[in-house]
Amino acid sequence: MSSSPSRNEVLFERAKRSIPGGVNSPVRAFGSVGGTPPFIRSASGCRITDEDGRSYIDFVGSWGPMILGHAHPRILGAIERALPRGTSFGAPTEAEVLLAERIAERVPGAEMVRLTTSGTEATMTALRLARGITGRDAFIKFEGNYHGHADSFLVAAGSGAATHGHPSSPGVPAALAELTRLAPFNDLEAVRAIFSGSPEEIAAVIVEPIAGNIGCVPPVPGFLEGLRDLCREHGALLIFDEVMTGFRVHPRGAQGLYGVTPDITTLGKIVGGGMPVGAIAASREVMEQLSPTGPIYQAGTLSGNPLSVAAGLALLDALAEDEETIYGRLERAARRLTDGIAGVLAARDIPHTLPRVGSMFSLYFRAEPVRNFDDARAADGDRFRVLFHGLLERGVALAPSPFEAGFVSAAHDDGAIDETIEAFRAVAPHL
Ligand code: KE4
Repeated sequence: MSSSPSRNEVLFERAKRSIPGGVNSPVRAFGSVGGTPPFIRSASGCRITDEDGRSYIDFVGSWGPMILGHAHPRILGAIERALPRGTSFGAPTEAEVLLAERIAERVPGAEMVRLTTSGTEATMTALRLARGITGRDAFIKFEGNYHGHADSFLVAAGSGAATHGHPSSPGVPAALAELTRLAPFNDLEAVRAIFSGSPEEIAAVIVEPIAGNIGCVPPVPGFLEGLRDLCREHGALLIFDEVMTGFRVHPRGAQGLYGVTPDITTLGKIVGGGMPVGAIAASREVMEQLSPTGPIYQAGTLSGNPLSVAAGLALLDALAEDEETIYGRLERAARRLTDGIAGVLAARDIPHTLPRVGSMFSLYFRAEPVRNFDDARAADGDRFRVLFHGLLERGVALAPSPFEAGFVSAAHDDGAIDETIEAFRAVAPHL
């Protein structure tokens, strides 16, 4: 007996008539797992609730910002206090100065900061800075790394670009794409060869210091240090795209965790507390090349928006006030989760790899380690699809793609983690 369509299904069909794919960002459309995405009505703590009234333990966390959980009272309170003063002025505010100072205090490679309204704008600006400063046009990125959707980065990109099978998007002029030089993630020899083959041509190397758009792939020992040395040797700028890892894997980001300081850092997600944000951070010498102090142009109507800045300040201050406790709790919760999942899968001899760095993790159905995009693509995607929907039916929401990282928040208590492990146990016989 066919049941009447759910609210999610009705909304998805309606959405597809007025929004491409029914979504405002492709990965939300469930392209790689199939089915109907839940339309979310509300969220609180570690749970989201859809338009059918069903709740899920959420490991997407809006793709990273919700490190303290959804609708955190300190963040909502900060937005509520800012709201009556107006939503946007197009003029400098004190709060933007405070946020820039907080980021500069905590990001090792930062003396100055410029805010934007998305991670894409931040990485786009970082590349323009590197090109403007060096006078060179080519740059190196890694297969499967995703740096937002600016033209130059949509070559062998990860995340939604990989999910929908277009890692190199149409619409990017060949002449521009040619300036994007590619290397496999974690392959220092490939980077060395590009530099040797193109002396004086490379403006920058941009890297996700922990790849989060292939799924979660940590750097192999020496990889980041090697990039730092090669950039210094060849006069190129090293850009750490920490839009995802910034304030996520360590209070000082991946650069704090691994002790490698880039020339430019890009940030997003957590620094806006879930409101639209991006940021470029670097030394005074680099940043003062940006307009109006320097010739390299960059701008944005809503950059430093008062509500985004209020939310970002509240989140960064909450994280800093209780650093040890919060990051310790994130580590323990994420370890409890991945140890529990590994136990369930190992008990059924299901080959898997469960990489984790702090509270970001992913799951590949593949016995061998995943070191790059090719390894990730070789994992069993069908098994992931069965797992994804099996968990969703049992009230657990993973990211709807094997090429995404999952996030544990400080709101994922032992109960939620154990409930998740039990859901894995229930689905495991079907994998
Ligand atoms: P935004 O333009 O989406 O704010 O940031 C782009 C970006 C830049 N750099 C890194 C390392 C990123 O992970 C992102 C965006 N992350 C994806 C999730 N993997 C956003 C989700 C989406 O595209 O809807």
